[in-house]
Amino acid sequence: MRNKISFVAVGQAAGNIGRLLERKGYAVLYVNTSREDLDTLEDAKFKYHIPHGEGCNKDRRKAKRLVIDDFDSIAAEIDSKVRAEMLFVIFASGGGTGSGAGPMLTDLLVDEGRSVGVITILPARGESVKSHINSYECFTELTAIAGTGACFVIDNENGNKMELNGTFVNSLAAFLEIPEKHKSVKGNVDKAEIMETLRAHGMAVVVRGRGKESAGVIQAAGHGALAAPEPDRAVKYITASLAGNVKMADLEKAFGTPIDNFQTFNDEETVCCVSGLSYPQSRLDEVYRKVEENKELIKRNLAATRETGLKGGVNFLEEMEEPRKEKTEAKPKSKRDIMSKYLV
Ligand SMILES: Nc1nc2c(ncn2[C@@H]2O[C@H](COP(=O)(O)OP(=O)(O)OP(=O)(O)O)[C@@H](O)[C@H]2O)c(=O)[nH]1
Ligand SMILES: [Mg+2]
Repeated sequence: MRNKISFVAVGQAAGNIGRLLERKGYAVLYVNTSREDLDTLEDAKFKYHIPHGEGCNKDRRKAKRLVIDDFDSIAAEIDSKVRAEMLFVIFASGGGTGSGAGPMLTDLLVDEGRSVGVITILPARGESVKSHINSYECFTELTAIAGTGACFVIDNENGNKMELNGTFVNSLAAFLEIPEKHKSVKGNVDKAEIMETLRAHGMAVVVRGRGKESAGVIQAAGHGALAAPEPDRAVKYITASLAGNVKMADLEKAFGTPIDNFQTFNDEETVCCVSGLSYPQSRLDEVYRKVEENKELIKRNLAATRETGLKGGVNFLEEMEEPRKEKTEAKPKSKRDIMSKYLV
């Protein structure tokens, strides 16, 4: 699959994940507004610094402006360095550069007729209010893009960041290796089926389970790096290499009945990708609540400082206005329209 899928990693967290994918043999283009962040990526083959960028210090808008001014060069860089049948754009939702640039870049690439998936990251519950605001805004934009393929959502609440990166990349790589490694007289999963699974719009999860029984694999799905699927069980594909006594029927019972399933078998471990899931609404509601709760607290703090004669900045509140805006945009007609949509 290494000639079919490549990655564009935007921002620091994405860079860390990109490094692991590059070590697995995938082509990765690292994009950042910060030269210092790019410098930390030793041995990375393709790095691209967005001109005039000096980091975005969690300012999503700054990142958007820089990408708007430079989109043609970024697209050219993608074509010359990491052109593939399907691109995955990687970005953390809680920072500035990746969070601001990621959804817009994804939208622009989809608009060019490319097949684009997403790998993104939710902040842990204990992270700052600013991270939560950015994350909510980022997901509001991301989930409004109609033409995207699989969206993998790493949830930092699930553990240590670096370990989560490793767990996710190992699972994804194991899934992508199924056509090469797992061949069975009882049935095969070919590259076209892997691609079909990954092209499905909506959230996706990849799970690996060494257990011999289905229950173990299903349990592993709740303890991995990724946000847990919503209980509504909307699902398009379940594609798996099954080991031990693990049965597709049990996976369907747990994850929902898909439109189609693809399966093969192996002797080592079960690797399974479920795609076309709904976005992690409950988790996003939590992110929203943290923003709302703190809005009140900050309003109170501002009132208190006013009483003592101190002035508090109100930018913070302005930025939080109606983060849950309705998705009413009509289909934009040109690149300019798409770009301006992200600056409202
Ligand atoms: N899973 C994971 N999360 C990370 C990692 N590094 C940072 N994060 C999370 O990503 C968010 C911050 O995003 P970054 O990628 O550091 O920010 P950036 O895109 O470089 O943006 P700015 O530096 O603000 O311009 C926070 O929620 C962090 O917890 C990582 O290696 N893995
Ligand atoms: Mg950064």
